[in-house]
Amino acid sequence: MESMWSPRYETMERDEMRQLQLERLQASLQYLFRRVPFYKDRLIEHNMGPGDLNELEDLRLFPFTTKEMLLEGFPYSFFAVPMRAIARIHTSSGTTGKPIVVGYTKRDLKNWGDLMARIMVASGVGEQDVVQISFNYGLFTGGFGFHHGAEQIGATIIPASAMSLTRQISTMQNFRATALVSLPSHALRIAHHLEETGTDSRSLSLRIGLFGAEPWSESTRQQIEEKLLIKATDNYGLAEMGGPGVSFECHHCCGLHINEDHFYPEVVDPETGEVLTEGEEGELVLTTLTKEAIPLLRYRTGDITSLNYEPCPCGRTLVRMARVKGRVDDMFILHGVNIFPNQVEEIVLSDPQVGPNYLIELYRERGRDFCTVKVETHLQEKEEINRLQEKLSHRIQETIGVEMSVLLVESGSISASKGKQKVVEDRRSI
Ligand code: DLL
Repeated sequence: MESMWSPRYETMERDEMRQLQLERLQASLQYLFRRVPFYKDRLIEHNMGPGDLNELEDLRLFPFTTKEMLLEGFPYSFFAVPMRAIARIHTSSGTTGKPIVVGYTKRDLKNWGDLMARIMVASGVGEQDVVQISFNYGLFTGGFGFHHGAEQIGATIIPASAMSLTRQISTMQNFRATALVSLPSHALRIAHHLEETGTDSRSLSLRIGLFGAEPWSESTRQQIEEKLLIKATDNYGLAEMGGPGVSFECHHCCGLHINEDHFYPEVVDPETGEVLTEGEEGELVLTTLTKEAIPLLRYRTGDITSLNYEPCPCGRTLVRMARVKGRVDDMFILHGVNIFPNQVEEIVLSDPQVGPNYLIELYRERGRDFCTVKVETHLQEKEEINRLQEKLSHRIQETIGVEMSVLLVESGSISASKGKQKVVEDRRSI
């Protein structure tokens, strides 16, 4: 069995986990009904009370909470404790308008640290590791979240936060970082920068990478692993649930284990809200089971995934969610086909000659929709470029079933954003 931070919870028998979830859910419903006027009103509106949950399946009768509702309550309406009990504030990383504001009590912070320690241990980080955290430290949850986890397990932390690629690399080299924590797009950029500057990856001491906070593909994982000579894991979370710490990959990388003793997952049909069965793909809905500052009931994450209750070869029994395919609102429709950006990424970045940045551009001419996928490359030879462009667009046609033209552009010509990368530009409605 792999080493685990909380084996008691990570390997709990299904019956015992269900009992724990039921008890925590019942307590959580009482708590939010008493403490958050929004929930009291909403349950009464639905003719329901906190006592209406007798078994886990009853949860589907309760109303959802949406991002819009949280935004309407900006900043503090969803807080269940007085401000003096709030130890920390973070926000979601939304770039437009108001962000979602989340608070933590001291106990929430302690739980968060424990969950992050689980994640880090599952990725293979131990107290002997030197962990470079290249997520932004600030209102974004990424930097501090992983920091708490690394601290709990006693690793050495380099709080690199946001700095230029050159400085990230020299810091890794100078301090002999063994684990890198960042956005996957950032890691890919580091890998390409090493190549461009002729720096041997063996000049780094990295062996593990923990990535997350944005959708990415298996092809990207492969490129990162090969170019940086590391094992890369996917980690998922959202500010509304406290940040990273919701789910994580173990060494088998076959789905992300959900910390379901703290978050109760459901997958629903994004259109109808109906709960789907195991294996069916839909929108992830999460209910917090232990939160004090912001308990949330059936929160619509907007993220597309499916659940798998089979125990994992690593020994964990925690349910696994499939790698997030994208957000309900990231999906675009081209010639009637629903497409998520990472399906395109999977194909175009499967070639080691291209990357790290790409951009899917959609436009309309004389009533017809077109799509161009721009991808960076170091290739210079016109013929090589043409051949590769054709090969990639042919593969898109074969795999996704729609026509997209692939345009290889000079390395560095697609602007890389500081935070999460924007990969779709839909100009069809303009
Ligand atoms: O991104 C929390 C986080 C930080 C997770 C560091 C992992 C690592 P937000 O800024 O609130 O929180 O953004 C949450 O990002 O609803 C997903 O759409 C997306 N997302 C997060 N992790 C993944 C992932 C943080 N591993 C939103 N794969 C979520 C795909 C992800 N999408």
